Amino acid sequence: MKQPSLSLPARAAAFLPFVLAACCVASPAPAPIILTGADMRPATSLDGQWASIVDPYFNGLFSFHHEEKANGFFLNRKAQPGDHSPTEYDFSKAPTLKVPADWNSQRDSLFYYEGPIWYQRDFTYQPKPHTRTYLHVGAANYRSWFWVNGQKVCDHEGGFTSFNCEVTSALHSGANFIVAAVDNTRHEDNVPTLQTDWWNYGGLTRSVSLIELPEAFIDQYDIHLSRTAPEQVEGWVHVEGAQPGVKVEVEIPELGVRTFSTVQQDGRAGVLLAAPGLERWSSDSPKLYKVTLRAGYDVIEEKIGFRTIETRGTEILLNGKPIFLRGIAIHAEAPYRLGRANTDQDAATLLGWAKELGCNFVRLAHYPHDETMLRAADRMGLLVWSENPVYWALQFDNPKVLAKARQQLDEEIGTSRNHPAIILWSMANETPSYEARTQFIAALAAHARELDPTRLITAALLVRAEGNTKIIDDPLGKALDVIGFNEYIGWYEQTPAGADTTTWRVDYQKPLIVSEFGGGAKAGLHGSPTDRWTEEYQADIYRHQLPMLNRIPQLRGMSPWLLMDFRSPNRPLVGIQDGFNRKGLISDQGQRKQAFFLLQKAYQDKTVGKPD
Ligand code: GCB
Repeated sequence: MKQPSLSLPARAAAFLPFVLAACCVASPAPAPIILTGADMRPATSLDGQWASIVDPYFNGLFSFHHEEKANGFFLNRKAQPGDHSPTEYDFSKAPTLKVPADWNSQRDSLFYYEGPIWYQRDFTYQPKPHTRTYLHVGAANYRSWFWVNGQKVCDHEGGFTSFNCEVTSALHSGANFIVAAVDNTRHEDNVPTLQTDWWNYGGLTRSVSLIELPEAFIDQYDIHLSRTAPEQVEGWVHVEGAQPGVKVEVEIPELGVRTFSTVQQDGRAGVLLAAPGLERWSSDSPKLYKVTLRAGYDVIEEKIGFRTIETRGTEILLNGKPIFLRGIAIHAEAPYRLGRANTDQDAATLLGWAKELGCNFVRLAHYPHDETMLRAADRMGLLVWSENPVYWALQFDNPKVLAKARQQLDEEIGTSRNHPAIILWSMANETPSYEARTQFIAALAAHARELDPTRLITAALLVRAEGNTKIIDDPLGKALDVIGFNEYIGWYEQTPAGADTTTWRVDYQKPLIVSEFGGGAKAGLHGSPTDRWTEEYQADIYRHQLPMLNRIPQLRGMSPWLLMDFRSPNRPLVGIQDGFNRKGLISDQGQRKQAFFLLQKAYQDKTVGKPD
């Protein structure tokens, strides 16, 4: 930093006009809210090209003594003749970045970038009376701050969930501008933390829009089939800003049924609706009903499927019948074009491949995927494992980290709770087993159960070995309904044939899902099954795994690792990995590898798992 030529008070005085202009920056902006079914609301899209300024030292927000500035880049200033101090940025001259998209895939210089970037765009707006306007952000990785016309409207932490900031009082009639700062710096006390095995894609990675709502509006709702009373739909609707007594109506027009109730002190109205003749949602017949919710001046039209999911002993029951989950794990990585997946086309391609493989189940790893994936899974009848990004070794003894994980879980469940496709909320992946971690994840599991008692709670655990016996006895299993476990026999340990002599001891009488197994292969690389990185080697892993897994009596599903190759900075092997984790059954350019066909046959012939 250059030495200041003015004394500190003089510098402050020089900035005074801007300090006054930014009257509202210092007061904390209200916390963002969760909206269920935000994608079903009419919205004004703010997607497109945004001006961008790369700001590695976050000079646009912090002063030279690291205090939050009153005249940061969020003011979107233009230099004026006679200014007493320079304006050292200008969004109107800055290069643009596309929204929604990660920045890494848009500009070579940002490929490895981790830090803050500023976004700005203009828009016109006509405020309407008795209307509250919310800025809806599909996802911003990892921390983000938003200002409308220089007024701070919110900030948010967590890179994979949507959030909504009220902007009503900040909007003008006519020309408006919005500024966002997004920072994808990894920190030890973040969720996820420093180490992951995926690319830290930064930016406004999912759509941004403005949603108009009445003064009192439906923010969250949960409409599902009763587990105990057949053909009965139940749940609740929460109305933000409503007085107790406000009438709420829920209607399923196709069935000719509707119900009325009233908002109680806690802002919720209960829903109980007899739905004779209701056709259940299932993998074979993913029936979705239009459901209309009304409260005061607000109305929202949803598409909901009705099914039950529960366990009985070591069985998983979908609509009361035992099911085997023939699955595959999927990262939110865009096929063909790479980068963060976020379009209907990405979802259609990825889930279309899963269907082609013969799946009825997908593990959407390792963080909540976007609404387009979930809507597509609803339509295609793919059951979903949805995952909180509690990955590897978080600071499990830090209560602030627990609060962050809990907030992300609130947002994940709050936004996605009406998707019939989601049957499992996964709390964590491959976490080290010790007391603080077990308590941390058990607390999350209890919280998830409280938020949503209608689905099953799981986590992907590590296993330990005694000789040839693999043992699943992680104490975290007590807190779960379904035990997920990852193992890499034939890749990180032993040879593929090691699976032939492996036996399993499972200390829980609960359903089991092998949430990961597999190995890497470069598409098109051929050789003997003993040559690592060939398609033959990868296929051989699957060839030995499937009979072994069939010998585990309580195995109720699998999601091998994984559908498509994905970018990971941990994979530098030149000529083979080149920055990609190659455990995909399909390459990032859509080439099916041998193991794809092997698993496809096993799924089609139902030679793996119990037939359902
Ligand atoms: C794992 C992780 C997954 C990795 C995978 C691998 O156990 O859960 O995120 O990508 O192994 O390829 O090593």
